[in-house]
Amino acid sequence: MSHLSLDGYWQLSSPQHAHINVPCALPGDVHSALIAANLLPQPYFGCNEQLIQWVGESEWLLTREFTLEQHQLDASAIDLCLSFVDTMATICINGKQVVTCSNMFRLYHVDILPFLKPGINHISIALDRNDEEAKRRAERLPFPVPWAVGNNQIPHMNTLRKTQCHSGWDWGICLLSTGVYQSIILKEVYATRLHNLSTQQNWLNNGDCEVTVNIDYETMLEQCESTLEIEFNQQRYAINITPESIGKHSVSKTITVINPQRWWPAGYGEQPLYSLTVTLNNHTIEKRLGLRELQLDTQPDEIGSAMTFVVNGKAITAKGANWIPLDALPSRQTPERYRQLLEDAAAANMNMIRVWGGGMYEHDVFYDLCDELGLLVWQDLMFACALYPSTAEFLKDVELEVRDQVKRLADHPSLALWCGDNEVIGAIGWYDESKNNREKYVVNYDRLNRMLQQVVNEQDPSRRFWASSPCNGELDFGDAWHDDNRGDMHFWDVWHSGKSFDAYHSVKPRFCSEFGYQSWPSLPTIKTFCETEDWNITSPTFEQHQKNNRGNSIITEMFTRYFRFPTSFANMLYLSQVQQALAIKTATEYWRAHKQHCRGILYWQLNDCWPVSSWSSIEYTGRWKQLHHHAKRFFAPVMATFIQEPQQPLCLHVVNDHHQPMPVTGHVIKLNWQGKQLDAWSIDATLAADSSDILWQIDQPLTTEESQQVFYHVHLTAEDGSTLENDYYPCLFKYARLQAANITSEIIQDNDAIWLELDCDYPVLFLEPQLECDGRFSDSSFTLLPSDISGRKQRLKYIGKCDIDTIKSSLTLYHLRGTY
Ligand code: BMA
Repeated sequence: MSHLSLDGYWQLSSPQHAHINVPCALPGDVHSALIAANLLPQPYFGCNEQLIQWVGESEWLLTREFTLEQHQLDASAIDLCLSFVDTMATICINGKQVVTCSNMFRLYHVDILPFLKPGINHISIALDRNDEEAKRRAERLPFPVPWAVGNNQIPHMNTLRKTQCHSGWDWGICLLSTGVYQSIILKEVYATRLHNLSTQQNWLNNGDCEVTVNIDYETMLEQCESTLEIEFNQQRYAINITPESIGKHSVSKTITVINPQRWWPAGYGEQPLYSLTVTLNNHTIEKRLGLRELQLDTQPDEIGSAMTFVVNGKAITAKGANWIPLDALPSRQTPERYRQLLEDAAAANMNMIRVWGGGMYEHDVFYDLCDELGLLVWQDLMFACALYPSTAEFLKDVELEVRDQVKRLADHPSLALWCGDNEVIGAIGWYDESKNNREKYVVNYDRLNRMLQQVVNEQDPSRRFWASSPCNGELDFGDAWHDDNRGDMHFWDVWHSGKSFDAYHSVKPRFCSEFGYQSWPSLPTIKTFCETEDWNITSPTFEQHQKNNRGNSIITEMFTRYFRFPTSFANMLYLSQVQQALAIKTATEYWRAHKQHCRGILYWQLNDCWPVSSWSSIEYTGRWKQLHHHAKRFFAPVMATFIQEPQQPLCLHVVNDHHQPMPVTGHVIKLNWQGKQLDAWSIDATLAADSSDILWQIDQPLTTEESQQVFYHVHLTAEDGSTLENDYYPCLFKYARLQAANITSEIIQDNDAIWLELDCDYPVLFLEPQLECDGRFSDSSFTLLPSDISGRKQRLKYIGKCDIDTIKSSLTLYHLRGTY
């Protein structure tokens, strides 16, 4: 053995709860162990959140035994390696304290050899109360530092280096989880220790790439001779090391890759990964490298300044969403679920994910998957929506954390940017203390932020440090919620400030890293946490599962602006998802059409960490909301959208993100709600590389009466094999004279696939084939035209594992005219 894993069952007890003595699976969390032992109700069900707060208000003790042979104790050291320890923890071996942890984001390595004995050894992890520690720390601060009031339910989380949304967020349950969420490993160390492996890429003019491999190691014995083995790009290299002295050393090796295959973000090319293995005696580190150049262009331009990621010399449009922790119960953060969610992101034509600063530096599997799928990562450092201390003690702790995390993550090709925090510059303007003494809190902010910048620059000179999201630029403390000329923007005027969707047309962000609109979960997801008697948007359960105070009112009020009021609970749920999709579609299509301004669109938010009403496009159960289907269309590399600016003709903008020209053919038709085609125009054009063009326009003011009777539809086929369809509705949906269509639907098995075949007599809007069972159809929330207009019946493929009978019995068709 050179590694001993302490994964598996530990024993869990609590000084405050003498009757509890149950197994706890590590890596994992205390709540999950109590649930498994039937000592805690399911936290996500009903209003159970209120019943389980005692878990976070208790101390916990985890213990187990492990056995060592005498010969193992002949090692030079035995390192205990810990990470994702949440948060205040004291670790003892055979009753002696070996390390205390106080930062969930640190990686701890401690030599515990002096405490070990042959035979049975005893290890314990005492988890302290994080809420009390946060309070004690706040009391010690030289001046008050406002915490995320309104999001956090437990005060002063900003003093603790712990996932900030663990104490609740405006989409998050408050569990104050605790535990250890990564494998606990004992590593035998003999003559040497392999500390770290990092790489740098240097691109030569001829297109070759020099990869420098830097290895930090330590020798434990005098005059110890060893061989470092490097395996890279199917070549082996051996480096003999004979350091004179005991201690830490470094060695580098530069390897030239001739004619390398470049790594590209999804949609722009492939994601080849080169494996790199470094071995020193009994220690090995393995990485997968992607060879690519990446810069963030922020040069001043005629608008303000750019905010464009340039990969391999080509400007790209970043398209994607914000990521929050996968599950509020860390035991449920499984590799399979990471894969599913990230594959779903890539399936919706995303190429960038922002790891939001109120969550955590993600598990390795997250970044491995992003490398594989071509999802660039905008990585916030873990600070969000609160102010933070700048005491020497706090800065030191954070410095170590950032060094650990940058070292861990910097070799991932997907990692595009280090960003200092989420909305902390902005938060200086939110709290009375800082509003009344702005200079003091700006200086306080800058002390921490500057340190973050210095540490990131030292540790990873290959990447840009961006102070905050949103931020107008270097040392620019302006209003990045409203300045669309420079930097990244969080545009919340629609959801939080109550403007209508056309407000999305009032800005052209250079890079919109947050904008969002909530919806309710679908009925199948609601059934997992809500008794039938609470199927009502003002019921206790429903309100417990809405963490944004005005959320349900905002959704309902917005219905009245655009739609006829829906008739049932199920229709309300469905319509809320139509509404959300429309909001994000309106913004995204407009900003993509203005690609000379806008080079990044990341909506808020991809996922949910428990079943809740939120801004997500994928529900906690993994179901795609309508928004996610729309995202697949509005993020497609080639995309067509109608835009009507006041006093302007109606224009069809067609966007091509490919770096090659793209021929498109098809037509625009005008039709009425009876499905009669009134006019048609054919389109045949070649889109320039990386362009946005107007391919069709019409100056045809409609009378009020006519605007309620007609709509425009575009259908194009592009040479990349994609089909693009979109619509323009001249009046508000509530005024449109939609006809109640007869829809025919048939589920058919064709070879290995199951299909849903659809037809209708009148146009059907936002058709959602909803399944109670697992899986989904290849499309949803689209316009279904009668086959005599479209020339074909619509066929949707079933994606999932259920059989045809299950699918038949669990299908419900929702559509807009069906809601009233
Ligand atoms: C953003 C995020 C989160 C929040 C979301 C919705 O600004 O940074 O803090 O959940 O708004 O309010």
